[in-house]
Amino acid sequence: MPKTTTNDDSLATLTEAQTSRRAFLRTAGLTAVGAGALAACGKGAQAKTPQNPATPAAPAPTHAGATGGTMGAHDTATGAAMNAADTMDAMHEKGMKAFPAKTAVYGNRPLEPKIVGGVKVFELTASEMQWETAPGQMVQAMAYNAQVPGPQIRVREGDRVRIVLKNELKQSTAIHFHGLELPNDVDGVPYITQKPVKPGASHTYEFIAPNPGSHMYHSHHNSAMQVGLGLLGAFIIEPKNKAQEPKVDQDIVFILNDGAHGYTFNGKSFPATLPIVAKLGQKIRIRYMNEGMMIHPMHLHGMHQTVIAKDGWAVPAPWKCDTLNIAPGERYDVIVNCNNPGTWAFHCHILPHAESDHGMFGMVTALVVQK
Ligand SMILES: [Cu+2]
Repeated sequence: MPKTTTNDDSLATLTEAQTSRRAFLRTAGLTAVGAGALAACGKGAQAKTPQNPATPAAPAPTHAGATGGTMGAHDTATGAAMNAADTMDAMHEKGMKAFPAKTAVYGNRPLEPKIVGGVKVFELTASEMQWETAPGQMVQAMAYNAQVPGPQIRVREGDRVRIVLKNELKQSTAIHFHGLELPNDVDGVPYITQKPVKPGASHTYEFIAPNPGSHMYHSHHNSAMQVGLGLLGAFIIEPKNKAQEPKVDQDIVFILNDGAHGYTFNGKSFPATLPIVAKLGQKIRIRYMNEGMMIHPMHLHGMHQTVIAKDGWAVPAPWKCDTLNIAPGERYDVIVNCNNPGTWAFHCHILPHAESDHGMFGMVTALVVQK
């Protein structure tokens, strides 16, 4: 039975994977990376968020130039270069040491349905809120059940599912179930299949969970704004026939977004993104979902990814890669065999989505393989 992970530190009940992630945070068990990057992890180090960086702090003390008097012109030039390099390096180090930086609330938390007459009922309330993408970086958000991404919905193929949407926004909305092959009237597109759900109103969608796989739900009304601000989530349909499923130790939803909140993984920007923590020899499944408006090539260091499904459909022949391009609307399921110990960078390879002269930001996390 795969364990569900949610990148959620705040749940009372933690899955095994979350427990190990917590242990990771607590013990800063990153000796594999030595005294440098990440070593201060979990010790309360706080970074100014590198995203949209403000004016850097005062320059760090320098090796050269402070002694005065004895240096020639060449030494002075070298000293200035060292000063600039040290200042830049200090910013990079600060961001890295803050990882994984704690934020108050995490999204993508599993939503338990109410069972009403054999129907799995999920309630989703859309409202406006402030969301913390990185420590101290508050952004205006639209969220389902006050979390970005919205709660993770998991059902089984053939389940009868009822989604009750309550709109507490100041604008109309609607939910589209992206990837699900549903009857037309529950497709969730205003003026094609339904009227918009007005502020203060509710709308109910009911259907039998169709084609299994990694799918999504999101607003389909004023969606560049509403999805960009957070009205999105994972909708996973597990197959009736579990024999088709790979046996894995962790099952991880990994949602990409690039709207008004900047470049995010599961609603957080580095250094507030959470690492994936695995034990050596574990097999993990990652379900990428791109809810953004740009392509993001996801690159894992140290180990390859084996692609097993595209948009919920098993691929005819799994293939291996280290960089996987994920376009808006696409989902890819990959397997990683965690056979290489260490802390491995794991990031979008469009480099301006991941790093600036102030250090790493946005679409960066790590896969930690513990011995
Ligand atoms: Cu990217």
